[in-house]
Amino acid sequence: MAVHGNTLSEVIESDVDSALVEEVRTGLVKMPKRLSSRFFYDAEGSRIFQEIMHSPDYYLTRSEYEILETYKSELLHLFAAEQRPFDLVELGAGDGLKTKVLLGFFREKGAEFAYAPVDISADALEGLVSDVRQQWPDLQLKPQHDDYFNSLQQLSAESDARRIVLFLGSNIGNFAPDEAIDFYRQLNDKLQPGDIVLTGFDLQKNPALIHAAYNDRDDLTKAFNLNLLRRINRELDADFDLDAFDHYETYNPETGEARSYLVSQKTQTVRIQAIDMTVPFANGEIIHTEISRKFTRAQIEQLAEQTGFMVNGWFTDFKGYFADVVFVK
Ligand code: AVI
Repeated sequence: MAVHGNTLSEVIESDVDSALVEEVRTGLVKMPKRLSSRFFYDAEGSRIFQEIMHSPDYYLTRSEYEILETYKSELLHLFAAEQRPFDLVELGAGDGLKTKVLLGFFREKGAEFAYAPVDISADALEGLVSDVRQQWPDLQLKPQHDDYFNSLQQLSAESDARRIVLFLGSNIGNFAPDEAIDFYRQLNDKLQPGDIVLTGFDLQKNPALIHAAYNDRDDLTKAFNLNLLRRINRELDADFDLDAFDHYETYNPETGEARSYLVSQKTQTVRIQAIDMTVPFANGEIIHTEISRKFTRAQIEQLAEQTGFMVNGWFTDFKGYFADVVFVK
């Protein structure tokens, strides 16, 4: 098949994200249609996510910031307990806003550590690295532009420092339950006894607060979702009409799942030229894009137990919205 004179494999090998091709090809023929939020984070998506984190409705970032600010000293005590240097590995680092609270404090206290941010967005990572370099020029940095699992593989080979893995922001909430178990098992596999994982979990709470966080007053979550269609238009030469799709959010307090959908506003057909695909939409048909799970304490403790970790610290914000939990291997 030819795309502007190129075969599909040439297109895939060039600047097209082959994982995105696979997602679009398989996700848009599912019933219901599906595109993973994993693909939200191109440069524009990362920028919109920064805005979401400052939104008055998106309490998650503020809650976690408060936790890290309040308990930075207790955390350092836990991380440095073995009297040896540690690698602070941050999975899905983004702009590192919250982590900088820890970096600054750890530096001030003379802790011996390196910072290893990992992100699938090159733009986000570049921004973070130059920012951190400017603020702390002699902090040892080991940035990795990769997905979580590959980066873990790398890590285990690299140094014998104690590994402190940060997985903040309730990124874990974007995994399905079996994926989360699988993820912590793989993580456990790559770590040594005594290594730590600090995870940010968004806790179950008044459903109205959770729903508002994903249905914000400024329509940032809507823009975040629609940007995925813009990305497909640009990268796969598609013709999604962004005005013909809306965003719809649900939160089910029984399952603890917030779910995001894009909704076709009319009967329409979308052409995705680069993969020679034509996708029909009925009026009102959905594309499911994201799950953001909210947890109970019992679920978190069970997750640790199922994946070979011990819960060794539990820190929440004043309102009890969010928890940063220390798992030790
Ligand atoms: C990155 N992740 C934890 C965010 C969340 O809350 O699920 C992504 C997000 N989606 C909509 N708003 C923010």
